[in-house]
Amino acid sequence: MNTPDTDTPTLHPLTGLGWNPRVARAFDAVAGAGEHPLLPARVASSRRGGALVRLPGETPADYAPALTRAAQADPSCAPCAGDWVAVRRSGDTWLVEAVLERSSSLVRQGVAKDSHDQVLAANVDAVLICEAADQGPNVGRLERFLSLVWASGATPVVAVTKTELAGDGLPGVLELVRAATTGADVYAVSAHTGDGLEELSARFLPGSSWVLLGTSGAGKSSLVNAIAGRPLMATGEVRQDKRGRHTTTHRQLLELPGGALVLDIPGVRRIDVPGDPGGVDQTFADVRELAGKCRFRDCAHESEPGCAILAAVDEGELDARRLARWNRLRREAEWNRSRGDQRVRAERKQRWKAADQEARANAWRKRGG
Ligand SMILES: Nc1nc2c(ncn2[C@@H]2O[C@H](COP(=O)(O)OP(=O)(O)O)[C@@H](O)[C@H]2O)c(=O)[nH]1
Ligand SMILES: [Mg+2]
Ligand SMILES: [Zn+2]
Repeated sequence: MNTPDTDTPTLHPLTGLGWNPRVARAFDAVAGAGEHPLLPARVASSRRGGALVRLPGETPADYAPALTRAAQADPSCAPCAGDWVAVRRSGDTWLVEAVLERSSSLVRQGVAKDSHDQVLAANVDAVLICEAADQGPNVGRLERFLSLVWASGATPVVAVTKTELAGDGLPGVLELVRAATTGADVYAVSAHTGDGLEELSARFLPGSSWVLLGTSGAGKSSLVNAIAGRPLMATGEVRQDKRGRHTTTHRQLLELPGGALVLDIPGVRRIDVPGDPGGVDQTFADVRELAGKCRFRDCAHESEPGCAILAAVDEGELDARRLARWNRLRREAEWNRSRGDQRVRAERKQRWKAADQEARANAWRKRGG
């Protein structure tokens, strides 16, 4: 017999924003601890000191003092687009009390010497990397994006866009892209003709959160609009102010008609490889597999006898340029990690110094100085 009341559990009001059992557990972990009643919310966009959150209605929220302090010490603790947070009402405003544990985080490497990594988006299930079919493709850039995404915990998916512009060159473009995207699915699409859209759209499952990466003009916004079946994002020339920032105001947490979500984060211009070497390893899984067959465990793949990588290059199985890019990205990841370690050491020293001074001052006061 049908018992509709129990067969269809009531949906959480945040289900449309990607609420799921994992997030519910993460919320329970912080909600019980505090003295105030807390509500879960999802961050649409954030800036220093505050965020726009969805409850599910959109509202601005300030950061509670403890969160502000934590974010000052380590900016990766600050709420970012896609974060699930615990908020509470405080008079006329909302306060973000805590950032819930993330399932993934897309991290941009800090560029300046003392700069911290920046979390671009959190709790992202999949990242669609867009590369235009009529522009190259730039496989080095693809490998960088892939390294970033593999390191984040999200699944990379590649879209070769504007396929109708490539003409007879399309098979060659796809071959180049596939050779550089081990382990990631590649879709050939055109937002203008609709080619390949159905297959790609099927990947946008209800409740899944997506980010699109790719250079400006790659066709990201057009693709989202084509998948949504309506113009959710502005396309073409994006107006920018003097500092190069987008001045268009629009929603940053987009809900597609099929139930998937797109986080519209500011464009990533400079793509540094994260200090997490796992992302590079995963991007070059094919080369790593060869490395496992080298005669010597510490093979540098330069001139060693029995080097499986050099043999693959000789036999035309591995592109020498891909090998060169692997070496470069590995070195970069290593360098970024050591730089991150240096920064952590410097900060620790700074904190010790401050604590030491405070201890001395306390001792001085106790002595009645
Ligand atoms: N011919 C063609 N042009 C496209 C296609 N998709 C996007 N464009 C054009 O490429 C330009 C940049 O697209 P846009 O979606 O704004 O790129 P975004 O900067 O990556 O968001 C716009 O002029 C679009 O009309 C496509 O499938 N075919
Ligand atoms: Mg765009
Ligand atoms: Zn080797």
